[in-house]
Amino acid sequence: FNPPLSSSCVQVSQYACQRRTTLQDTNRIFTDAFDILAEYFEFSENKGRKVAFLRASSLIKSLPFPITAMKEVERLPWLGDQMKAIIEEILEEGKSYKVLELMSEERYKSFKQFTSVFGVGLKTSDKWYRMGFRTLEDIKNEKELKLTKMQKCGFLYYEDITSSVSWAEAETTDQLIKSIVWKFVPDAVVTLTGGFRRGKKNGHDVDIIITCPRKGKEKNILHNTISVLKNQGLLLFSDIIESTFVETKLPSKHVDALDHFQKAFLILKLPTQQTAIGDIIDPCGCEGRKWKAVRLDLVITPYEQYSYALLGWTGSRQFERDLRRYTTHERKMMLDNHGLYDKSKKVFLKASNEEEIFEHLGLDYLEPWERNA
Ligand code: TTP
Ligand code: MN
Ligand code: MN
Ligand code: MN
Repeated sequence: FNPPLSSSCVQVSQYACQRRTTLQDTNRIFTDAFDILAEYFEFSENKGRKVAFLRASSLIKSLPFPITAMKEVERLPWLGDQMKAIIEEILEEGKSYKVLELMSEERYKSFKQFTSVFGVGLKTSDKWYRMGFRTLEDIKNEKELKLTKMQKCGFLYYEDITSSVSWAEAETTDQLIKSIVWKFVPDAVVTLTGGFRRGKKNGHDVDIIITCPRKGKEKNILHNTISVLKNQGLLLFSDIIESTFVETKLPSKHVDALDHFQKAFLILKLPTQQTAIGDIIDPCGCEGRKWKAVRLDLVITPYEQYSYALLGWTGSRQFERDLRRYTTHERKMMLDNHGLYDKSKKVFLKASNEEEIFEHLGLDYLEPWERNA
């Protein structure tokens, strides 16, 4: 018996690592709504519902067809009654009044503003909200309020940092870092990762991962690179985190926890491109200025962990969550940015590229641009 090939019969895996999710999202009207709801529940500290909406959104992003009728989503995993009600509302009305109502709640609006500042997360937002602050203006007017150095920079470069980083700016940053790193370590491997590696045309930051095939030669790269940036007047902010990696530790399940690599969260003073006649191209509205503040994450990894680090830092976050969930529940293994541990054989599995990690896990290989879950 061959069932007819219609959208309602398509088998869709419950795991993003078994779906090919490109940037071509033909259902943005639905996934935008679900992403907002995930954020709404993140702000209300309801982790369960946040994850539920992220999974639903991610699943819809992988559909190759635009949703036009309820029967097309009937049998899909992760779509509960509440999600189906929202899809139905959008199909009928072109928008969801339920979502608009939640978006207009005071707590959501305040948290949306607060968390848009570099260095401000849920903890600080909650504190400010409970102190009675509602807008960023409220915060700026409160001169007594203690801000971290990171948050001060977040306010100082707010416009630049919240305007997205273009592909060209990511490319410029990548070239700049390569030219500096290769002066110290000519055989260092420097890779643009994160959203740009997945093919995104813009992002909220630039992510770069660095390693060296000669053991231990990666260790001084971070400090040396940051010194050069500083001396060239290109560094506006740096938060350096030293490695906390311990060989004997088993992989951690938590995707949202920081990994143990040496890394730095930076703000660069990135020179903006000039044309032949010397006019300043002004992509960010920074009129009359020859630079733009750009967020950069630099990660240093030992060579033998590089493939795992690259897989972890390429994202998307939801892809990484599902990859770990799949590893734990379907393979009885443990995966993080440092390695893969086989619990039955009690060994760490080596991998010299991402393809080998997918092989260890018994998964078909997904290219970075198919990981936009
Ligand atoms: P992000 O830079 O936050 O996200 P992105 O590049 O996918 O999208 P954009 O910047 O355009 O908003 O994170 C990139 C990946 O890095 C993500 O999959 C999570 C991962 N990551 C870690 O694995 N460990 C860490 O410590 C951090 C900060 C991120
Ligand atoms: Mn990024
Ligand atoms: Mn991000
Ligand atoms: Mn990042």
